[in-house]
Amino acid sequence: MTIRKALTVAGSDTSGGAGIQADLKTFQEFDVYGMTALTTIVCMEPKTWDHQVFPVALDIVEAQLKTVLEGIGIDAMKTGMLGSVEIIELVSQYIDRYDLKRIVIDPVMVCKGTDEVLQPENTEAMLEFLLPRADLVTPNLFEASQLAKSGPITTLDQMQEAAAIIHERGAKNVLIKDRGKLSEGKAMDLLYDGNKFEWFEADTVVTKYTHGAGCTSSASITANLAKGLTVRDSVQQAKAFITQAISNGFPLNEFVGPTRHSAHRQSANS
Ligand code: PXL
Repeated sequence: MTIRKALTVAGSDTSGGAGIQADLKTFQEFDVYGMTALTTIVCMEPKTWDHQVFPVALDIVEAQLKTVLEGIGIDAMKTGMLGSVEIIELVSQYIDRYDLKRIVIDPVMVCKGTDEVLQPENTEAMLEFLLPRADLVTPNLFEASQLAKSGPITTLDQMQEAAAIIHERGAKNVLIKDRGKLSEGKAMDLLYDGNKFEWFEADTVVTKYTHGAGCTSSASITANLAKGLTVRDSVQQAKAFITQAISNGFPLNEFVGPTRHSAHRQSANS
């Protein structure tokens, strides 16, 4: 069978656990061929792990999009850290120009160790340019509150309200992840397709080593979409994948520990 292809338009996490590195490792685990359009490069101060974000020039982002979309073609695409309003607009133009399908928008707004990576104007640009083109948008609680322009989300009911508002902004499907914050002992994900709310839950894993979990989760959904699964089935499979990856997270140094993208192989082999 021909191998399916996916593109990630995202930042580079030099430490390897998040960003395009997480996306490519995840695509590989699903036997999906991964390609990249790099938008930013994130580096860390070794003694403090403060993050520094170096933007990639717009014409270089465009050259990468052209390479992949005109020169090769894709089955699915995800976005991660986009870095600027100009990049967000550019991505939306390329989605239209190449009539791209199976688009996952991971609305990355902050990463640990940085102040707000995504400025308010970038949130506005995501609402205007990306949500209407998204088959799925995958915010955590903070990102969902920003996209819905609500206050902090502190209950499961408020998750549903936010999902409905974000759906109205044009995303065909909305997946909000509470990352274990709202229900004792459970990591609750809510999927809303405009008709029905569906909850996916897993036991919370007590660990510090969750760096890159959001990227890994949205990348696994993208890989499943590239392989032809429905959004709902992609989300369900991705939940099992990310839960295993988090359960097997590990430290890189005193500051950071990523999820383990290959963890699902152990259970496959045992
Ligand atoms: O986890 C959010 C994230 C996304 N993308 C890049 C990052 C981070 C956090 O460090 O570096 C490139």
